[in-house]
Amino acid sequence: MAPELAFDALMLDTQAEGVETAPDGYILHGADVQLRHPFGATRFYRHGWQSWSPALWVDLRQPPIPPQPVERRPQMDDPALLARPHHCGSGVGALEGWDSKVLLLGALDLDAIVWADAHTLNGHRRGQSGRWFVAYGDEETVFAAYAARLSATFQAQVSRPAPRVWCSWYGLYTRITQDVLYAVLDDLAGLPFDVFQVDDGWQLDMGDWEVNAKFPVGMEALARHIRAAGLTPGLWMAPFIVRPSAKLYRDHPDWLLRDADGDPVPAGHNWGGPYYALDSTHPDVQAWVTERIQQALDWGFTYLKLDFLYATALPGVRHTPMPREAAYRAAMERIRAVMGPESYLLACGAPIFATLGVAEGMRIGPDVAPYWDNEERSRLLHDTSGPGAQNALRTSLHRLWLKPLIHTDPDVAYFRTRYNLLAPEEMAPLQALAHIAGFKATSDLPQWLSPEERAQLMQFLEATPEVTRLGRYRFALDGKPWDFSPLL
Ligand code: 9PG
Repeated sequence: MAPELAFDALMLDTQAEGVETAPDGYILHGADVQLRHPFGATRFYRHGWQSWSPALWVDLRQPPIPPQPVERRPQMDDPALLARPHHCGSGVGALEGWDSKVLLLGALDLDAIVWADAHTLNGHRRGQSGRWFVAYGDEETVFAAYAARLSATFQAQVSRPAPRVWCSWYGLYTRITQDVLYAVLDDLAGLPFDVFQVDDGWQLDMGDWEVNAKFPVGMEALARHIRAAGLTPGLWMAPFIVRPSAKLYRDHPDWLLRDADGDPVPAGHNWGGPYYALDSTHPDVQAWVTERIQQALDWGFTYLKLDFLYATALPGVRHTPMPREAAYRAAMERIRAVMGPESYLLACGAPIFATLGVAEGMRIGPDVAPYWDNEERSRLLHDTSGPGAQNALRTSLHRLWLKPLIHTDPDVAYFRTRYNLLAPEEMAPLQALAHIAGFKATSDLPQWLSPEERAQLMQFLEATPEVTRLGRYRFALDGKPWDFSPLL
């Protein structure tokens, strides 16, 4: 693809250490790069930092996301992005130009942010020079060209279809027990799932990754039981966070990521209080994380959903000073090495760029929920990183360009009408999105489904419709048009 317009023709003016012309766009070099653009207060593609962080097109005439309650910030987005006065995103940004074309500026390195105003599109790399990709043209084409560049940079590609997953979270939440899960496994017979994934609720505490009293047979027997049912055993863990109630917290205060004052860095607020991050550059933390992953593999779980991963990439003072996304990626590479090529890693709450090439799958939006929206948080606080079908749909739709690089998980689809406030016309788009993203999962308990709902789930799991993209929010599935724009 040739660049559709030269910089000269666009009157773009770059401030970079070097500019190279490439067949698909331009490569800039520098720690800070700036493009002067002629588009004025147009729309900006804001790409949030980790899975749950908002990704969407925003209007530069509107103010950026306002300050958030401090305890919500780390689990919403990169605190460094939220602290800036501009519209900014993580790794990549884009502007709507003329004729529906798009000007994209994207890093080809980690630890980068992109921001924009009515006159400039800017890239900044923390502490070091880097490479940047720039292209102007049709939106799908420039994002595809950027994805191809990232694929080469991070050795990220997709080689097989994603597994079809039954996940315990959005049906049972933490109310999982051995008896309940065994009953669900029986009821799943005949439904073509590949993975049975046990989510949050099996462990003693965040940080204490030992089985709790609700699973008297133990984790090894649970995994064996899942495998005997013909499914791959999957397990949720959050290896880089710890609650103050955990034994780990009391035993190893020196393992926590700390700020310049020496206080532990809060990684968010949940389960009735703050939780903290481990410093993954600490050798003892590395050995401990390796043991926890090896333990899950030894139990027989070969699909791991690793969650709250952003915690170890938060700003802080590290045992071994290094850029924080690089520290996270190194930690993930060690996990990857323990897991080997055969096991499946689904990264969740994961810094997007730093996860490419080290995981098979990645959650690309916030949690779905059996309701459409949480008005208070989304509209009053302008925080769209919280659970809800609309938030999940919006952010995941804006991350579909990642599809050539990693399995893109838009979170589960619903088929049940029981224990669900979503209307059928709110469930159908989630199901369509799962086909479009290429990752199909549900948490519905088979015994909750009517015969018709079970048939819909069956059809969903078996179908592989041909997906055509017709526009930013418009698709065709086996020729059937799908327009998401009225839902956003
Ligand atoms: C288990 C869940 C599920 C879910 C994950 C993750 O406090 N928070 O902001 C917050 C955000 C997301 C979240 C939980 C808490 O959900 O995305 O699929 O595994 O953890 O606890």
